[in-house]
Amino acid sequence: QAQGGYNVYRSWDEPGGIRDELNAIAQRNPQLVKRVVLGRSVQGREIIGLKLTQGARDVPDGSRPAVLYSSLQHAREWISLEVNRRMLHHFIDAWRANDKEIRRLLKNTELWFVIAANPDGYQFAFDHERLWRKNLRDNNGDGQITVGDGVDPNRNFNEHWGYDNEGSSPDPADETYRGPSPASEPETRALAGLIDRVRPRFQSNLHSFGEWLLYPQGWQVGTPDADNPLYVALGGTDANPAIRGFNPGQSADTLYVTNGETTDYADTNAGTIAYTPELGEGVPGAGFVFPDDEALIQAEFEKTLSFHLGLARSAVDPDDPVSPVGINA
Ligand code: 0X9
Ligand code: ZN
Repeated sequence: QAQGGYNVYRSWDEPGGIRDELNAIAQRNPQLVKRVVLGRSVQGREIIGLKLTQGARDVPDGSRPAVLYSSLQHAREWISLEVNRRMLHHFIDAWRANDKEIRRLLKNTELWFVIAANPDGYQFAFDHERLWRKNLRDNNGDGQITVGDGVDPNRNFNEHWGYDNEGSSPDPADETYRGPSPASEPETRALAGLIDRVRPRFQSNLHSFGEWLLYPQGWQVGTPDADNPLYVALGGTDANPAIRGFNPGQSADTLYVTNGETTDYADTNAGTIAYTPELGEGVPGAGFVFPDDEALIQAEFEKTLSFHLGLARSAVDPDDPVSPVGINA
């Protein structure tokens, strides 16, 4: 059992925790994995990006069509980290086992994993407050992190930031506080910097909960991006979704309006086909507290597998995407 008495979940800081694991993965797989420190959090933790591609350390970043798999912007959404961590292992294990299809994908694409986009908040959720959402910006500068501190990492991007004052909050105490200015937070700059640099063709920005498969734009209803046929080709429809039991849809229409949001940023500024899967609860009523249960966590991962593989397959030749649900683009 780990620190905090969890069976499956591991904090960032603990020995053998997520930070140690990511570092060990990079160290053990020099041919396949390159570790990049994308930035440092408010409290100085590394925002670690792992690039997976054949000859990772020899080929320049951004030289192959990229996919970005990101998770844990919101501190309490531990299932997002676990699902993404398992996706990372899936690629590495299959590559090491000489799986032909995975070898082909990893020769022709570069897959970026940002497993913990908000490591401070994640650690805080283990140590102090299981339901913490935001980063650890000390909004009132009193030297302590308490209710009312933090910036929402998914409202701080420089894309319609604060638009119309609806879909994010100017109030530091609010759970959707957008921060004092666009990209004011180092966690935002780490992710946005990577997006700017490698211009991912596809992104999965994992969150929880609700079993949605959301896509841009979030900042207003009925925007043209929703009509991009790729979003439906790869994400599917309510009747035939790319993740079993999930409902695909344009995020402002389907869920609620947001602004300064990550996938809006990637879509608009890098041309990324960028999804926000909102994972399930594991058991009804669990909400953000997905059970610490190996079988349930593994099942949630397996649900997402074909969708996530579909993004990598489509990146091999972005002009000829491969729909995991058989809908023509
Ligand atoms: O509000 C969010 O940031 C996401 N939901 S969560 O419960 N995980 O906090 C949803 C973001 C999806 N994007 C839009 N709705 N635009
Ligand atoms: Zn979230």
